[in-house]
Amino acid sequence: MNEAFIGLGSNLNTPMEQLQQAITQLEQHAEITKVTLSEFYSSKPVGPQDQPDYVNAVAIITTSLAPIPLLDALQAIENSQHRVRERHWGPRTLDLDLLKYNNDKIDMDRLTVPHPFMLERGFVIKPMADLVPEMLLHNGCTVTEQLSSLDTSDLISL
Ligand code: ROI
Repeated sequence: MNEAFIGLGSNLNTPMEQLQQAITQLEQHAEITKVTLSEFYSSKPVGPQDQPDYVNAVAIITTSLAPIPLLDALQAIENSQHRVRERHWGPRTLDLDLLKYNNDKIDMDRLTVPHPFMLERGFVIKPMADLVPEMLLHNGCTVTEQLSSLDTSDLISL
């Protein structure tokens, strides 16, 4: 069995419902046996500011899926919820990012793991700190240490 971290984000079409629905789909997936959820947070957009605030969360899943089949499963969930992404770094209905897969390093066209931007994003590190504060990240810091280096003043626990 494998342990993967999934970042969830939405800022269109009732974001809370998008996340809830995505979590239900993860829980119902035949090859995902356990889903553990962080708190939900409202966050200011990273990137263009002329878009709604996001709702973000992180899930730890236990899965028999290898990384690429897991990525396919996440993209199938995004598509089933009619993912729209209007522009690069613009608003989206649902984002499911594969942040971490065991301690694997993956560098493929479709998939880079650990996620290249996760360390600098409060909307990822703060929910991770709810779940595994002592876990070591790929830069050698614990999640709590990483969190203390970030400005998370925009994050509101929902
Ligand atoms: N900003 C926030 N706050 N939350 C996200 O999930 C998010 N996702 C993105 C970009 C556009 C980078 N900004 C974000 O993809």
